[in-house]
Amino acid sequence: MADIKKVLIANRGEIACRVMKTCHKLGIATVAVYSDADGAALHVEMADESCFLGAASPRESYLSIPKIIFAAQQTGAQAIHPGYGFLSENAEFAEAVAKAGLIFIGPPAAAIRAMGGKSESKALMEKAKVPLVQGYHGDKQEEKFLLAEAEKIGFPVLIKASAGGGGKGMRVVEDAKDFSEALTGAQREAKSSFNNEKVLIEKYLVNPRHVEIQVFADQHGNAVYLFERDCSIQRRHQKVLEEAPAPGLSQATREKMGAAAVAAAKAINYVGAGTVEFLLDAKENFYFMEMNTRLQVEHPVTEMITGLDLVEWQIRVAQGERLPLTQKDLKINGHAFEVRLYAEDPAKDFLPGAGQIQFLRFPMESAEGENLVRVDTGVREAPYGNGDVISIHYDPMIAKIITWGKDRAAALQNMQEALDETYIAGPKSNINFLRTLVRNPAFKSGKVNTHFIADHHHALLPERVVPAQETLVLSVLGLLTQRGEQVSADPWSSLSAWRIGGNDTDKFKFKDETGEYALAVSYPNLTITLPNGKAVKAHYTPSSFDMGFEAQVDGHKYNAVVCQNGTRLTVMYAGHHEELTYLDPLHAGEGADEVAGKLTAPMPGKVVAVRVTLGAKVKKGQPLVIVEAMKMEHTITAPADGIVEAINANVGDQVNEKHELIALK
Ligand code: MV4
Repeated sequence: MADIKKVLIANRGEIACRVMKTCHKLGIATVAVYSDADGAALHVEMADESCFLGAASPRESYLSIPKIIFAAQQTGAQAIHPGYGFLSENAEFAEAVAKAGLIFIGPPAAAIRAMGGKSESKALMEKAKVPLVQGYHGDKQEEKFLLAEAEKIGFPVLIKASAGGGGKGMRVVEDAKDFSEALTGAQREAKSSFNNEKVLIEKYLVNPRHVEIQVFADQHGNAVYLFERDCSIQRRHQKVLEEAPAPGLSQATREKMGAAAVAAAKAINYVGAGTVEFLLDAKENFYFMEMNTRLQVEHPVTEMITGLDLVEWQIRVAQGERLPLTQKDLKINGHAFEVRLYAEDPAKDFLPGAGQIQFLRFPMESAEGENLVRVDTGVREAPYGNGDVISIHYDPMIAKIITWGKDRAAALQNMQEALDETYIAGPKSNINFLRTLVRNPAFKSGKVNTHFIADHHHALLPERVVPAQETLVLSVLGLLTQRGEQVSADPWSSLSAWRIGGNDTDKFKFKDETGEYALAVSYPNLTITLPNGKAVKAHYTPSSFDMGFEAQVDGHKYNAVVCQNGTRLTVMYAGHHEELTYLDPLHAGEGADEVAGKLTAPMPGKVVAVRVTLGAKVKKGQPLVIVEAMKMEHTITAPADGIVEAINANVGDQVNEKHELIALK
């Protein structure tokens, strides 16, 4: 078969960038595709060529089969790599690609279809002697029959939607009397989510681990396994941390699981990269769950412990080559972790977030050949805070941070350090959650299972505590740095002896969920008085780390970054990442994002308070109206003393950007 010379990557973000890296290494030209939201995205910049698909909505762009095939034909690409998500497990897409005379870098459509339904794939696996959880996965769906099956299995049982995924249409049933209601609920959810009511019944395993086997097969009937990944650390049925190998797994079980996974792949004439998911119980019994017929998000941990490039293998297999190695050539070397940095709010049940990236720094990646730290991302912070955006249209993952070590403890130590060198401001992120997770004693001891996050909720998501004294001092210094930079022509000059507005002292006030904190600063020797009355001497210099500064507080050294977005401060230093509200004395708002001097809505939003009445005399800085937008409050304050001439806002009104809320005379 002919060599692939140009590949179109039918995806975006980190996986598109990841695939391109290997293509460029192999001397293969790349074609990116992009939507309205991604014109300036990293994956477009990295590609040799790019094609516009359509609107930001995936249906109009990354999910449009005809547009993607047209783009490949227009650019002369011979192959299409689907990445993960989007069209990666769409059998019709695989067929359409082949029909257009192009190579699909993935499995044959028939293999995708074989693993498409839970019930159907289980029937195939049963035949191939792959271990299954005791259960019923046939076509009969009458309640009486399913209840009888549940009783045969013994409670607790799990009802799962056959077409399901992501925990949708899933119900644990502890007792026969609850069966009917649970079944109805599961069927209703299955119908609305997948337009398919079919369910299966399984013995419910208590606290299983999610252990999956990476498999690879070529077009000549060869198949190998590339060992396992433990992906038990999940929330809302989505993985947040993966590792390879699985902690504590015996070599005997590893070999049995590997053999079962290869049998699964062979049973469906699999080709390319695939993953066979198993649940593993405390006695190392393992049970087939499903097979993912794509390259997975967490493939880097397998690359770290095998030293292989799985995308390179995918391309070699797709152009008809034999697998580069046989099973006996494959060895595990050390241990690897991956964490997924997400734009989400762990305190709000991991609610996904979005927004512009204000500040983003990753740990330094290792040089070739010394793979201790790797960062896979599709976004970057453009200069001047005008960075990439985590869009509501796509997955909120910002980056994957991957570390290696000679054993689990060393790899975990490297992850702890890598996360301490990660800085993110803009959208809310799970950075603190990840830092806490990799230091959790139960996690460190390798006692993981699929309920780990729920079981350790309290330790992993601690209540907000009073900000550390250095957080408050560094916040003050951060604000001083920003003021200094506005005036100082020489950003390298020390600003410690600076006088602001000729005052001898200044006051700074911050707020968070735990209370308000006032600090006083006296010049010129920069003494900062903390809320508890203690005074510390500080000194700071803007650092080469732009937007950051080096500080000495009470004899301790810090490298810190303080990002300001309205009144929201993100304070970052040595493994700390805290958010504070800056109560700016120049504006009178209470913990809101003030938009001084403007009487118009700063962005589309909802009026949540009107603080003045018609004809009222107002003073400069007095709050007039509060508008909520993007989950933040924005206070519109009086730009000068005056009289309220007109009020064009009622509580509850939806207002557009630039809508004039108040007229002052
Ligand atoms: C299970 C299970 C226990 N027993 N199957 C399947 C889809 C995946 N996202 C979760 N799945 C599970 N399947 C059997 N036979 C446990 C899980 C499971 C889970 C179940 C209920 C609530 C939360 C869960 C979290 C992880 C895994």
